[in-house]
Amino acid sequence: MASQSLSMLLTELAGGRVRIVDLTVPLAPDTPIIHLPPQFAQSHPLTVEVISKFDAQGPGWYWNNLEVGEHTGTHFDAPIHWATGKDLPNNTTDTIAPEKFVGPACVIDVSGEVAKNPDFLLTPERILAWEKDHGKIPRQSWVLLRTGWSERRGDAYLNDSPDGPHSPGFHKSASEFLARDRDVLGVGVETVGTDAGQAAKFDPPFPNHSTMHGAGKFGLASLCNLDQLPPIGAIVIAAPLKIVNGSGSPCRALALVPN
Ligand code: 23J
Ligand code: MN
Repeated sequence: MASQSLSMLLTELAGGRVRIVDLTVPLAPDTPIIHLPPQFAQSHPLTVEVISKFDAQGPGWYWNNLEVGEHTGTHFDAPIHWATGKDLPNNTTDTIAPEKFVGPACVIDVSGEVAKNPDFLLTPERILAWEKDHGKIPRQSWVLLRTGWSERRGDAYLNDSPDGPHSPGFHKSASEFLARDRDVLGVGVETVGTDAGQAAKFDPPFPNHSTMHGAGKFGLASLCNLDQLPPIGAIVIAAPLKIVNGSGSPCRALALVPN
């Protein structure tokens, strides 16, 4: 039996009335990775080792071996990533219900605030102001923080400084509001991680990770093209690799957007 809505989706895609927006940054050896304070172990960037490329190692085929930190480039954070979420059910990349990989997007545009203050933090008040214009954030939706950060290139992206990185994020109270009062799927950001650059010094450290993952919620980091999404009405498709016991993985994040 065919589903009318699925055949209609194909028609809308073919007719250009629904567009696919790629929210994913290129994954390469120079893709920026987070720098944690120096007392902590660090994630590895992508390395690519050619197995064969139409040569003596494999005359008819090309393929590579990869080494990559789970949290590299555009990636998905699973609840087991954080101590607060380590004992929750279905908290790993291989056990999260696949229904969670498709959901509506609410896009909060704070790029004006971030242009003035790279340490900008989203507050519950700012979320409520957004809801006045666009309606209540639906349960099980992605909240995507549009900051314009993905347009930064080179050192300006991590924006490291002697006192740690400076990049935007969430007040703990905003993460609590979204997780508890709105029951979102999680939050997605344009920055290298879902916490602000200065968040190692917050109480608790990395409060967005702590709150979201403690509530069984997810994260999406290093997104781009959020400026091509409407505040409401887009659908996000983002799924991590099915790594057994994985804490996250690079992913291809896509949005279905009405034209
Ligand atoms: C480990 C510790 C702190 C942070 C992160 C990872 C991430 O941002 C991440 O990619 O999950 S803030
Ligand atoms: Mn991560």
